[in-house]
Amino acid sequence: MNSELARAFENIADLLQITGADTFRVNSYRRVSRTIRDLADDVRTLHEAGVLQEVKGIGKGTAGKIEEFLETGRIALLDELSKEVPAGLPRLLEIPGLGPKTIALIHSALKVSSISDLKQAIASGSLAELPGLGAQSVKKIADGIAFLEASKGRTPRGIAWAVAENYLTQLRSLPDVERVEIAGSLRRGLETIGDVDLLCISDAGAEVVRRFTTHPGVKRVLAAGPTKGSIVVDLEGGAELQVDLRVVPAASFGATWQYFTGSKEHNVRLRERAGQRGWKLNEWGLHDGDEMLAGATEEEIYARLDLPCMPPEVREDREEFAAGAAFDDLVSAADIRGDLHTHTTASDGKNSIEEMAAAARALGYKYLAITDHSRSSTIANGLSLERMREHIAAIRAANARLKGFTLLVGCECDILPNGDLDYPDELLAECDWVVASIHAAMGKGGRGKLSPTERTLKAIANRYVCVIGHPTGRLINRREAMELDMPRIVAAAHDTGTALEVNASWQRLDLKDLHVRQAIQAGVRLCIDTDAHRTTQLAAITHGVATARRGWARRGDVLNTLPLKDLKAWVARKRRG
Ligand code: DGT
Ligand code: CA
Ligand code: CA
Ligand code: ZN
Repeated sequence: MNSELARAFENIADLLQITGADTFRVNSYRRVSRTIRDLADDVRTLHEAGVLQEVKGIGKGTAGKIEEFLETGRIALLDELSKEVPAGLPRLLEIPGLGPKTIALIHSALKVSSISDLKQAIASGSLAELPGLGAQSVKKIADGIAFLEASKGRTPRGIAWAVAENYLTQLRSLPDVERVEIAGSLRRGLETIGDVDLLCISDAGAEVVRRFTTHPGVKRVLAAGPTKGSIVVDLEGGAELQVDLRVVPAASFGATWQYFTGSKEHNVRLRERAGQRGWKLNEWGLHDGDEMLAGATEEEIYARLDLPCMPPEVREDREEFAAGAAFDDLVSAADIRGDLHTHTTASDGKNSIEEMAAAARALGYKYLAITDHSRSSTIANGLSLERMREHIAAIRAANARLKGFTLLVGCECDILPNGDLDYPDELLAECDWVVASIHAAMGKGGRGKLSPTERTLKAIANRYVCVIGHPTGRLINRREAMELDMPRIVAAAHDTGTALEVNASWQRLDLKDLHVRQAIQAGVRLCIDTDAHRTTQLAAITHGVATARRGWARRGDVLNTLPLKDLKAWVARKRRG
């Protein structure tokens, strides 16, 4: 019920936006949508208990609409708006770089009401003739459409991971199943996933596949045989995801796992290498004629081919076959000693300082930086100077109550459109740790505005800024990265001793793998952080670690693998200049 209702409020916000309602009203509906989606309890339960209006962010008007929805299954305002706005228009909002005002304009002037209409208007040149549009904005819209179409069909890693875990749990609970593992792009740590590949060892293939394909979550069965099953599951928002399962005997498990982990390009190179020795490598093993040389484990296959055992994340045929490539000290989740970008209820998080600290401890961490939003992030309930001062005191007090664990006072300070930081230096100086991020005005700049590159460089130059948060601002499948001059940013980060973040949230994974590589090759330090807004999100550090490993980041490249005193020394060095 909550997610359905949250979507209804999101739709209201979209439609209002297209009809030109003021931003304040639109944002208030978006906020309500987020509040409802994040509720721990079902709205119906809250309504029946008569406590709906006690929820922070739900006022009288909203409560009325929720009740209307619970009773009738509809919201009159949404129905009215839907009549007013043609059906295809809200979809156009998904195009990165195309705002509601422009959508309203092109609809009224050109009768455009779908993506295909819009493509025609671009092709015919009529879009470029509209007042205020011009060649540059038309190109941006065309790029946005291309981006949207390219991301279609690939599932963000975090969503695919949750589906995979669900089936792993099921399979591991079956009798006669000896081992179950993830393969494919999910295992390689990719940011988006075509389909999920699972592998298991069992002598009872047909029965295992039968149980797999009759799991309650299955929407369609594509294949069900003695060694292979393939299913489709529903995802939120109407999307689907395929899950493949293969059942193999123990003797060839390593070879099959290696084969189905890919990448295809990596495997081609590996097979060539076997071929050069007169051997044959396939999903059943490494063979010299009839003799099996290796197959039970991946390690023995790589070893027989005189290669280091390659972590799945590097198997992309980039440079992993180069002589001397070594992977022993790639960063791993076990190396992480603390999370340096987290939020609490002080801004837009869902848990208290104490709850976040306890959850971080439970992960085995030694420290945690609390980095709530700064004052300009009004939609994220950013902290005014006064509230920030109180928050600092609260974090210090909570820290004083903890033994063997340290809470760092931090903030996620907005980098403003003019490149200034959202808090004065005096306040930043009171923090142990400062993340600086761009959250608004992510466009190109120009006409007196600074570009995102210039803004980032200005933040890097500030002695109190420890790390740039989610440096490119992309949202996977939803928003393109800002146009950044990455070489300049990397060079400046290196010169000033400023770290760049690998934001582990699966919606972001920012920096991405190739930028990670670029950064560490220039000697820049990374922080792998979750940006957790609730305790359960702290564990998602693994997605950030996978991304960093795809960029070949070693333990020594990552600041939050350091013991606290070394981390503090790093901050002190930057502050001294
Ligand atoms: P995806 O699903 O698009 O995110 O990417 P993958 O890498 O998971 O690709 P998928 O599911 O088609 O296949 C899983 C792995 O199986 C792939 O990484 C390598 C291996 N594989 C599949 N088809 C072929 C093939 O035709 N040749 C070779 N060499 N390997 C293949
Ligand atoms: Ca796959
Ligand atoms: Ca597959
Ligand atoms: Zn942020």
